[in-house]
Amino acid sequence: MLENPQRYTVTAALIYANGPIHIGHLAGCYLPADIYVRYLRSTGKDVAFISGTDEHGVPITIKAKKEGITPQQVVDKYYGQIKQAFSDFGISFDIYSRTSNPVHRETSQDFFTNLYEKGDFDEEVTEQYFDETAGQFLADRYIVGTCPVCGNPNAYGDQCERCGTALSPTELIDPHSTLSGAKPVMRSTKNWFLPLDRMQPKIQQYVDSHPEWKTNVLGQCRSWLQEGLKPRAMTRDLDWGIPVPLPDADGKVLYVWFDAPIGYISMTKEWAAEQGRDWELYWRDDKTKLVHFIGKDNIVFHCIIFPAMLMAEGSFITADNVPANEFMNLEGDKISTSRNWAVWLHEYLEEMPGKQDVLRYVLAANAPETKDSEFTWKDFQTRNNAELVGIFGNFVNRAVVLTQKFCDNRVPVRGDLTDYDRQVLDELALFPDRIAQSIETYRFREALAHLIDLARLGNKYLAETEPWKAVKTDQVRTNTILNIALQVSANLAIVCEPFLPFTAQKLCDQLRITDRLDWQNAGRADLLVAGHELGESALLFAKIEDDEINTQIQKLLNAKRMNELETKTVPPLRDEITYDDFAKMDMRIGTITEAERVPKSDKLLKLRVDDGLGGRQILSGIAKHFAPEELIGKQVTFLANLAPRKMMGHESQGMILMAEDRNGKLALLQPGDGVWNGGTVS
Ligand code: B3M
Ligand code: ZN
Repeated sequence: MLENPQRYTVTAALIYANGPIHIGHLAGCYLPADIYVRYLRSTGKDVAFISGTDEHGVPITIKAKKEGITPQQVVDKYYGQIKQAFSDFGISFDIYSRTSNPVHRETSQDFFTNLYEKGDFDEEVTEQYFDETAGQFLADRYIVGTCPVCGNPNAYGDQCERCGTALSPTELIDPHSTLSGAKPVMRSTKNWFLPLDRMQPKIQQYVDSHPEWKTNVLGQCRSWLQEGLKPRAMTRDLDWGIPVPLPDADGKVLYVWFDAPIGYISMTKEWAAEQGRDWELYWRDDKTKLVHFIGKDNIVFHCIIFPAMLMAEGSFITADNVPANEFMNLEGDKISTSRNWAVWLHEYLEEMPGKQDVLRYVLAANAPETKDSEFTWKDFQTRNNAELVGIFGNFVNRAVVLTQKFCDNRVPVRGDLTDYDRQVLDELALFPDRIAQSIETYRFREALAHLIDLARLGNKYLAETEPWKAVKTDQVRTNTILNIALQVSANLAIVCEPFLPFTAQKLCDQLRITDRLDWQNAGRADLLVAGHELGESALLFAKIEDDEINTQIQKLLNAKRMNELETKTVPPLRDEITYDDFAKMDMRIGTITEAERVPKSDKLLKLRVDDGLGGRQILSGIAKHFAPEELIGKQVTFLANLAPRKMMGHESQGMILMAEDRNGKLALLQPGDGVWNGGTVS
């Protein structure tokens, strides 16, 4: 672990540009990274906060196929959306770039060439799965099968997303192509492998030198190492990606997990060029601390494969820490893009405008730091109303409004201090270090709890000193109390900034703090000088009512319902019939004129149907789906030449046709307007 570094390179995972961003992404990776970086900047460190989109690999081409557009169109569409969502939520990247940029192509190709020329790759012809229908090799997500480790039937050719095991296609049980569904055949092809097996001792040493890494991260690394690393192909037979820079490599591209992490380097280059800085300081100076923020499904790539690449290359630093988070669930279920079981950032912003910090707060408070966690709208409401409104907002608002009322909106002079005043100021002084300590050890939930404790301290101070009472008899005492409350508020503005940047700005506006206050100033009791005039007061947070929450819950329930409908299996076709078979059926239109329950039957309704021929009686087993009265007057389709039969002692002269509706409820098959009773169906 690097002690007290002055320069940091902080990266956040390069998400595939194949869909919008949801709360799981924010909570798992980008929010903790942003909190960390904002804190570092506040302490005066030199930080490069690097991220962007991963625009290569099979996830992009699969999406393109699904949407009927080109891979380039996919990445162009989502890059902008993703970048916007992050910026809307205050994720303060120094650069948010893309792996389709020329500087990235060049950097990755140079990296590859460098390893190739040093003889670091094993060139091997191996048998790979090939889809004869699609005419293509099946790499990574083009092939699915059953995970040999956990039995997940939808494991990908490169990884099982359920248990996190990294796989190669040949390890899958019962593999099939996601392109055509076909069972693939074996075909030989040449690829370049990184001999992780031979590199194992170095990687082992690297992992062992970081006992301070999070247990979930070390756990995955150790289990990999224990199993023994295997050579891994760094190239693919695909037509989307960065071409392999070798003369005999037509139709081959770099493996996406080879080029993507190099993206951190190429994006740093881009940023440094824009800023007139030297990018090498951020990647080649061993006094620079490199930290990768990622989700747990990316651990092996950042803790083993990328470090192995960097070590092979030889001139780069490796990560000092990889504080990967687990996953965040939503209302009792895994977040899922395909099932639309998610809270999308762009939708949240439309529906809860201006509430970015509320989401940041709730996601950080529930961040899946050590195990999977859960987001629920109820908890969102409770945390907002009880903690942000009730404690933080309430305290600051009282301090500011009382100063307006009793002190002419200016910071009053502090008089003699009581023991309690001193105790509060002493406690105040301890908070910044306490919060910093938690942030530096990647315990953001804990850091946030300390932050709220500071607001709690202020709240309690006002509740116990009661300046609204003191003012009646003792202006000097009132001044002292409010001065202290305002100093606590100013401190909150500093230490809440990494977590709640929008709120910090609002708070600074209210306190009319115009100079940037750095972390070093936090803990002090003289941040606001006596006589300083405050700005206008405004509530920092608003209460969230039940109906807002219920709308969100309803939205999720709708998604669930739609999803269930889509996953309903369509029954296989029945045996073929001839036209003559069909023509035997006499289907007609009629109107239900009478409907009643059949006594002693919970299924049957007795209907009278106007068939244009004087009417007929039909019994129908739909009593569980319709109340008799709702059927009267409805036009329906019925089978008119079904032989009459008796049901529960009543004759039925035909059969009403039905279909299942979206909710599994029966629906009548009704003709459009203008069809008369007795009209035939053909
Ligand atoms: N694109 C996987 C993902 O989006 C991959 C991360 C790359 S980080 C260098 O989860
Ligand atoms: Zn598995």
